Amino acid sequence: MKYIAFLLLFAPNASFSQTHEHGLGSPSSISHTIDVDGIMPKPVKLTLTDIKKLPAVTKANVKISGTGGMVKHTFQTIKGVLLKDLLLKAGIDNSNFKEAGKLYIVATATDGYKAVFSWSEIFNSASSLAIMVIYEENGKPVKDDGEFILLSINDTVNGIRHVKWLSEITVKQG
Ligand SMILES: Nc1nc2c(c(=O)[nH]1)N[C@H]1C(S)=C(S)[C@@H](COP(=O)(O)O)O[C@H]1N2
Ligand SMILES: [Mo]
Repeated sequence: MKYIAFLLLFAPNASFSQTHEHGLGSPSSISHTIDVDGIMPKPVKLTLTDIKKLPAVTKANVKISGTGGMVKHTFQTIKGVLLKDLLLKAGIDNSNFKEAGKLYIVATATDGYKAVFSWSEIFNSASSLAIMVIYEENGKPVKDDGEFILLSINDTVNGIRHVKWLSEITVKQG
């Protein structure tokens, strides 16, 4: 009897749970803001309007690969901002490299998908200009995969740190 009660408690939830691991689930909830928070002097909640005020970066012919190396998606053109500019907007303290070097950044989507970056790769690596949050694809607002997508273009398999439905960027200390 206890066992049946347990099943009843969890069954309704189970039937609603969706996974986007292979991009097959139905759309996740869309966040209209990005929270930039964690160890930050001034945590901010940024809207598309706020983000459009930051320096825009555009790129063409960006390919997203899945595990195994297959191209899963090609962006003809994209427009967005560098992840480092979002962190600077929230006042990240880069003054002491010994301290900043301890920081890591967790990007989270509304479906719970996460990707992790280190402070060093964002501010002090050849990839720092290729880690970005996009809000436009082919001249149109990003829509089907949320309002914001995080890309780490130079990754070998860059589908893994391709965070659709991005909603939060949290700075933590290692
Ligand atoms: N929010 C979110 N982003 C995600 C995923 C996910 O499940 N949720 N799946 C990832 C995986 S496994 C891949 S390969 C890429 C490519 O996804 P696409 O084929 O749907 O473009 O998105 C990644 N981004
Ligand atoms: Mo994947």
